[in-house]
Amino acid sequence: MHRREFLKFSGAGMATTVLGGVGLIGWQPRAHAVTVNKTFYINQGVATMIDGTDVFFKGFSSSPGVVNVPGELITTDTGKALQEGDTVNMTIHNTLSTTHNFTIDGVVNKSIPARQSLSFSFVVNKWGSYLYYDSRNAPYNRLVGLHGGMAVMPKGSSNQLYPGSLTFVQQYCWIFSEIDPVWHDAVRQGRTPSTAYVPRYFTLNGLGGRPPGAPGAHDPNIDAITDPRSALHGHIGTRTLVRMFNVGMADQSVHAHGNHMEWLTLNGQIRPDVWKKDCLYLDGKMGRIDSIYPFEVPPDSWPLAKTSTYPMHLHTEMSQTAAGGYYMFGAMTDIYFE
Ligand SMILES: [Cu+2]
Repeated sequence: MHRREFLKFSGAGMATTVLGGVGLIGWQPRAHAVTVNKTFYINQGVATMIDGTDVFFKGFSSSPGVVNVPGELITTDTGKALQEGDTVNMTIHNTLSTTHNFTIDGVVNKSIPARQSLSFSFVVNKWGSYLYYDSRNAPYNRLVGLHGGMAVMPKGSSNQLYPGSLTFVQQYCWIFSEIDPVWHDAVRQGRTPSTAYVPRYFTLNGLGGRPPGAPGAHDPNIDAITDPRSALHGHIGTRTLVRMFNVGMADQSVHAHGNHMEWLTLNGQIRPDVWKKDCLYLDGKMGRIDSIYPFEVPPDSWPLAKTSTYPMHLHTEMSQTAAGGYYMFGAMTDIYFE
């Protein structure tokens, strides 16, 4: 997965903020476990938002010279999803003057002191969709960008999320987040935010949308609607698993148009029934959902539509804006029936 440029920042001595690789996930069922090597740099930088506001971020980044928000998906060395039993050898270089940690709930929690490096290993024992994040100074370190995703397939599975699940043929990762620039600035100054939470930007895999005609519209490097890591592409029958995460504070309702989604899991637990739903309720504060977008012929279309484009958006109105007024610059993407 190539890293994509987010929003260039200018500011002496700080790194450029870029997107980490998340999105369409490849995988290859294996009879054996593998060991994966991953290196992150905890960096910080400033990105310029659509309205010209400079916002401070920290990120688990893939090289010293960039800030990745979100961090790259943790994958095998060939970029594939992990499988149960795999071992991750992690090295983290904390370039900052503050202590941070690397946490995957139920899997690993390691503290990396200021300006130090730490190597450690962990085993992924159970299929699922995981967030890695910095749980220190909660929720602020997570909110300012120290988060990313990890996909774990069950052992030997070619098409199921867990033994017996409905099947799929491709998978994506959607990480939703929110940005309150005042809170980010407090973290930059080493203070605990003391103001009410007022998110001003809403992102999917680090990007907001750009409506047709707006600067940057259709540019996959800056437009969440066309970013190939986020936009779903398929033909009729390309059943697509979407692993959704909500790093932000607000509960969200994820609405995909065209098809209902098959709702498999909520917050890491298999749901007792698979509901086919237009809107999925994604809890704030690290809510997780796995669901399948089936790429069926939309049942209400006439004539029956086999090729078309439909939106996916969140149902809180503010989440569809940026900077309190730019409509359609928020957390959304498109679904392409090709
Ligand atoms: Cu809707």
